[in-house]
Amino acid sequence: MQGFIDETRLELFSGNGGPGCVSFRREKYVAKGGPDGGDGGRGGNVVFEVKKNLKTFSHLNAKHSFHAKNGQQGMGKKMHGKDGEDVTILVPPGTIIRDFESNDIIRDFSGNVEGETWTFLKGGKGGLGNWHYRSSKKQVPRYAQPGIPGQYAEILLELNMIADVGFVGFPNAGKSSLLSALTNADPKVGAYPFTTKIPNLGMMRIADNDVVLADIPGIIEGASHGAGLGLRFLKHIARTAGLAFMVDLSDSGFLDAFEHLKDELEDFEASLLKKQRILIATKTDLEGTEEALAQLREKYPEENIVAISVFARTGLDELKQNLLNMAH
Ligand SMILES: Nc1nc2c(ncn2[C@@H]2O[C@H](COP(=O)(O)OP(=O)(O)OP(=O)(O)O)[C@@H](O)[C@H]2O)c(=O)[nH]1
Ligand SMILES: [Mg+2]
Repeated sequence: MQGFIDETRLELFSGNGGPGCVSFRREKYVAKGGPDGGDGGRGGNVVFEVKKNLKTFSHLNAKHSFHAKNGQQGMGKKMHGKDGEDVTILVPPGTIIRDFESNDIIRDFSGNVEGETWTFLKGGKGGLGNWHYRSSKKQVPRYAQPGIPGQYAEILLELNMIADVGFVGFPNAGKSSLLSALTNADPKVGAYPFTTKIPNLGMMRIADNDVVLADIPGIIEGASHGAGLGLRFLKHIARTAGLAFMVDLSDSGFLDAFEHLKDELEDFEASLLKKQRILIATKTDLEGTEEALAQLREKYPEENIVAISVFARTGLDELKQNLLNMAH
């Protein structure tokens, strides 16, 4: 399927430990105070956190390097330097982290792991202050430890995307037009059947969520017996959370389309009809579609029907919300 794998290369740096401090007590009436230099702060960690509302790496905005903050230097009076802040990288479930050089898998976030966090690169430890180096032999230690440097890694984030919602409809129903209206995808659109020959994926962004939509080739009556392009593309939508059945209101067969589509799907895999679904009535900008829509609603009072026109750009916001609800 086109655009099925999302991947991005990242350079990661955990923070350096802050250096320990060389300092001596200064007190009134005490000529030579003892050492009191505090320890440096720990460097920040590089942490991954899994977020279910993400479906891609698009939220990383093509940013390729992430730095956790360095720990701060220790201070007098045995005061610790501040620890460096962690940097947290949010990733969708199913993300695989690979070493960029060797391609070895470092971590696999498969499955349902909302909120799981994992520290990948630890920040360097802070250096000890000179306070630690006092001894009977050495009363004036002018030495403190430097901080331990942070770590560096170059990795590849990889994701096998599964569409959230698949479009199902007769050829020409307007599936590819809708995909290009709602997502970054740019599928071929044509005023003839079977314009789409291979499935296309697109990412719809709504609020802070990614919803992955799959546009598959048109299905016709008899597809389960091989008519048209057949049904083999349905396997691409077998694991989606929901299905969007598209009915072209300007087509003479609009009132039977949903029934035919359901029959074909059932022949292929009956469980497809148990998925959440929505009916999208398309091309409402064309004449006569208002009446057609009323008939469709009357025939299927139980179905969630959303009417749209990609040309007039109507109904799209309501549709987006419905698609999001199915996906999450
Ligand atoms: N009037 C009108 N025409 C539309 C609308 N949306 C799509 N079309 C037209 O309908 C025709 C088919 O559109 P596609 O998006 O290619 O349809 P499809 O369902 O992907 O078709 P296949 O890939 O062949 O299965 C094209 O000529 C589109 O321009 C709409 O909202 N209004
Ligand atoms: Mg198409």
